[in-house]
Amino acid sequence: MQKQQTVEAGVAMMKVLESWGVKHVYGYPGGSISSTLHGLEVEQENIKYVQVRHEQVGALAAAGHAKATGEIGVAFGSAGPGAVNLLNGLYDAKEDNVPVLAIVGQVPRSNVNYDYFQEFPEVPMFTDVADYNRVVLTPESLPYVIDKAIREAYKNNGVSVVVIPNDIGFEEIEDVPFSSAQLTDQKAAPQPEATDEEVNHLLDMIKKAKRPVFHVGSGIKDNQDKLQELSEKLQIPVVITGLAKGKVDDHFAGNMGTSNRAASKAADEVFGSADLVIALGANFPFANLVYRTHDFTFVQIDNDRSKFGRHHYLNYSIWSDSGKFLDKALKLSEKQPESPFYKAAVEDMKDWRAYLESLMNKTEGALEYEQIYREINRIAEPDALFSVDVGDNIINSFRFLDMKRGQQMTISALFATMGWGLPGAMAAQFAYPKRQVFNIAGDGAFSMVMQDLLTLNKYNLPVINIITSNQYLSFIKSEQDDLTMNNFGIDLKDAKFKDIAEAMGVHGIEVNDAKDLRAAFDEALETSKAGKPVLIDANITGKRGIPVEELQLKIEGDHFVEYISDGYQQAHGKRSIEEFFEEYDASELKPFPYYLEKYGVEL
Ligand SMILES: Cc1ncc(C[n+]2csc(CCOP(=O)(O)OP(=O)(O)O)c2C)c(N)n1
Ligand SMILES: [Mg+2]
Repeated sequence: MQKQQTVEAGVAMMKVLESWGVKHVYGYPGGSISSTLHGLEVEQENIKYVQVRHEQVGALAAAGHAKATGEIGVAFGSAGPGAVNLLNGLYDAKEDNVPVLAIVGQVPRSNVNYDYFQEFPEVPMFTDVADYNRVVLTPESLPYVIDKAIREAYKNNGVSVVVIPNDIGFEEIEDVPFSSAQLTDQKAAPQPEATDEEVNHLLDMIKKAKRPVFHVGSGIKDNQDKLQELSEKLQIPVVITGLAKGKVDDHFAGNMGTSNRAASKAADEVFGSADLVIALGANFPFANLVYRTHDFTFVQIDNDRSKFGRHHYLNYSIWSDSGKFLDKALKLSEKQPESPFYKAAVEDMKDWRAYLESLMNKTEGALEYEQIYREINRIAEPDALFSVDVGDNIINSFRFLDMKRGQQMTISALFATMGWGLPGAMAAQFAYPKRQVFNIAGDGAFSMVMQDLLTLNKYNLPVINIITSNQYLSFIKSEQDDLTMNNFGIDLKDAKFKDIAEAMGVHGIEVNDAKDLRAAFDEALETSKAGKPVLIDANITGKRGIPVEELQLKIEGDHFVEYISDGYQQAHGKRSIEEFFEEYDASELKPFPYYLEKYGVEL
């Protein structure tokens, strides 16, 4: 075949995306982005256009793709409203540090700066969200700018925006190689490494500490075995951030789970009593709260030096990749004898797990959220991916999802936008057609994006959608309950999500009683296995989970005392720890000082 001499710039752009391994482009048409759609049409054998029903969903799906795979996600929208609708998903990507490219339409060059229909200067709007943010001015530069934008997104772990006046994509340009993608891009970037001196210094600090705690974030990557070994060797319990859920084994006895509000009781208590906190690859948005409750020595280990001091005044820092640090710490440390503090922490967590287990095991009566997680755990396959929406499901998935190695979870962590669940699941299912994918969302969050059930239907994506319908913005209700105000503006009109799903061509199942739950999940599993999307509308009670963040510790004389926060008591009346536990069906739980005393932990 004779070599083509020219190519349309919009087609050349697609070839650049292909060369970087992009398989899916999420977006929504508009008159100002037609040349991009034309490029997608021409290249449809090599790159798939996914037509979403709202640009926000496309941008969130691009972020979801990046979170699930580590590869760049791509979304597009047309000039004006289409561009504005992208913002939510782009901010999500920015805040959680994942590479996303947004292609944004613009009116043709001949109309730019005439206040033409839907024309506005798009660059200023994207200035904050994007690290790389350019308008293409010539057809010849379009493939180059796209290539550069991809490189920048990977380099910055962030957002690149390329605005393209529509006429540019239709112009013929010389068909020369455009992409800079190389095999060399696929190898890991060099990482900083802790020195012997630094690690020895830290080991000394640990020796002097009585109650050391690791605070581990997603920077742990796939080094959980090393972390676990070090935690046991040095007898240091591990508290994790939300993004590390699933990256540190839920079954590891020294894993206390997440802290603050979306937390396990043990994590908050262990953190609250620590005299040395060692943050490892953690980027914790609640530091201003959780790190301010009492004095402790703080050490931070990170591969990004700009993160140092982010949480707390820094007593010591080690600029290092987590794996390299852990290797060295394992090599240079000596096995420590069983520590009373570690034992107390492990036992506290064991009690908490038993409590969660007892809540999940109810099989009769009105449906409660815990049983839903029991069923998810039951049917989840070893490589399942959970896309969890914002709201009570964040708290509950951290607590109740029993994540195995090989399973994955994606959330909107720092930006925490409602509407994450469905786009996150959609992108995961496109990226991994053979894996089982869940969307777990509240009734409020789901209804922000539910039109895109149509997209699951259109592309036969067998996502299992689980909607926890409590007819409230429950997450916010709990916040209002803890203030001296009435509930206002947070009730949701009941929606028949089963019927809504059916009307969008997605098999819907409604459950109201605990006894029907198992059958509903079996049916959902069967539908998904048959290659079709399915939705369970689980009508749950408005029961609140125990707000463990209200448990506070203080030192009185020579021992710790646990009490309920002043704020909670102001809003709900005076109560003892025992009364608080009873309120949440948790009478079997013990305050942490019970274990600290049992094992003789020194102050
Ligand atoms: C786009 C957006 N708007 C508002 C919020 C604030 N917010 C956080 S959680 C939440 C309530 C979620 O309600 P629902 O989805 O019904 O879940 P529930 O907590 O009831 O389980 C709200 C309004 C947000 N995070 N994102
Ligand atoms: Mg709700």
